[in-house]
Amino acid sequence: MFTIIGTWKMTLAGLAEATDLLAHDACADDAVVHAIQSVESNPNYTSVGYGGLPARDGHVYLDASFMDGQTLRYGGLMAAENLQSPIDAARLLCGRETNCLLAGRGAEQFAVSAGLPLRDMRTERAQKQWREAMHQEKDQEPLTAYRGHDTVCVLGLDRTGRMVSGTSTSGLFMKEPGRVGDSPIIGSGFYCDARYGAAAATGLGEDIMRGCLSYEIVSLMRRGATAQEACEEALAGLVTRKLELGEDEGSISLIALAADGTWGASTTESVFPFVVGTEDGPKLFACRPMDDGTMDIREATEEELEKEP
Ligand code: SD4
Repeated sequence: MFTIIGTWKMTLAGLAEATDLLAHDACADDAVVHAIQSVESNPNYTSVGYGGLPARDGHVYLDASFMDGQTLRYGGLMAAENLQSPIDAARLLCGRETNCLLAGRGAEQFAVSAGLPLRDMRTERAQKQWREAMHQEKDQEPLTAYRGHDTVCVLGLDRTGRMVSGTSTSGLFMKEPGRVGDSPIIGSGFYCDARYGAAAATGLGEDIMRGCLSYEIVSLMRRGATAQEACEEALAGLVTRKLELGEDEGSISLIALAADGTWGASTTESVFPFVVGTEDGPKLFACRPMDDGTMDIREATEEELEKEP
């Protein structure tokens, strides 16, 4: 038995390949990294890796993480430039006793010393969008999650029971240089403890970090919640507090994978697509919030999701 779960429709192709790898007894590490790299290297996805949309200064700053659920060790990088595959660097950093989370120039220097390839991650298309936004945005608007600007998060459990998590993102379009989101922050953007399960988050990092949502989900699973119950309860906890504070519910989507291979998801979006790969192959799902705070989760087609607002 194995399970792999990834955020957003953009993980579909990579996750299908990762599912095949797991079906041929690959380890969870290789499958998760493979699925994420397929998104990182695709210039059509403007929220992750190559082709990611720039910060206000026109540079593409990358955040990524990798966590090993057996050892609780993790690796991450934040506000890093020019890494062809941020998840590759995060995976290499995972396992170090110290210096496992590197920022900016240090992350780039690590990649060079480790022999990882560098690449200018700016594409023509991303630079054009940045120039247009600079032109339009005379008054600085408050930071909001740019619609469609999504983090790739993948959680994997292989047939040996090994469980890992990975995240990779270029953060928010037009973020301030140096801004770091939840994706490389342990307990917020990701958490993985093979005894209980793993979780990861996508959406506005500033909000996700307020609730340490990934740790909260794994902690709920440790206390007996299913992956689905934990996703719903963790989200409801933060959303309730935000509403009490007079804020809106925000833009947050969560995935979880339990140690027994069952999974869950929750969202504040009208629809949150995600992909799950098991012995039955890869399947695309759509998660929609219901009025009572539970989630309506059903299999979806790519065509059907295209039509969503
Ligand atoms: C961040 N959580 O940097 C990321 C962005 C994201 O959907 O996931 N957007 O805050």
